Amino acid sequence: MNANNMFELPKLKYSYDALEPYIDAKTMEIHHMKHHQTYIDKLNKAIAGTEWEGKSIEEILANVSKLDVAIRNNAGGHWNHSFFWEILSTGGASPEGELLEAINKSFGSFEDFKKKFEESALGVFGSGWTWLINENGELKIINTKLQDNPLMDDAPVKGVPILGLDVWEHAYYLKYQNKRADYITAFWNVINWQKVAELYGSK
Ligand code: MN3
Repeated sequence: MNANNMFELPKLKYSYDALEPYIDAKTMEIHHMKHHQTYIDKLNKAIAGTEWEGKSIEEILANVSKLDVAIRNNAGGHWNHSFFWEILSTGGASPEGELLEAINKSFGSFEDFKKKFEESALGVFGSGWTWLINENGELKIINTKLQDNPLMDDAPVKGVPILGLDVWEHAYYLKYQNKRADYITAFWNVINWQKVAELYGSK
């Protein structure tokens, strides 16, 4: 947020083509510059002149059940995408240490976790997100619809998101068309596991 109390598009820590060939440069550019920017513009417009202008995005999410649906959708859109850019990277790594132990404890193994996450993401009907959340030390996989997330005050399952996948068609359609399963499988190659570990609290 800048001095004018407006939310702003966060800069990516990598270039649009950094996640090739798993997520293509054109998709990244449009997703970041157009889709994410639009959520921000609409959010700024929706809160302008209200008591929510100048409040943090987390504060807005924690009160979203009382707010206009335009604030809900666009505040969710802004938070979710800001989060998504952070947990992506050129990847190549896999979880280790305390995070891996927590995954093994909650899901049996990393392979079992991946399978469950993929099934969950495939099961999102229409537009939404799949999350790995930390709910008081227990890791859970949940789906949310549209731009909802587990930080919203009326979320059916609340927790701290440590990994998330955007399964709106705009996130993959240019490269994968209707083949959401291929996009989900490709996701494993571009995860910033260090960031996920940090969000879990083990780094
Ligand atoms: Mn998106």
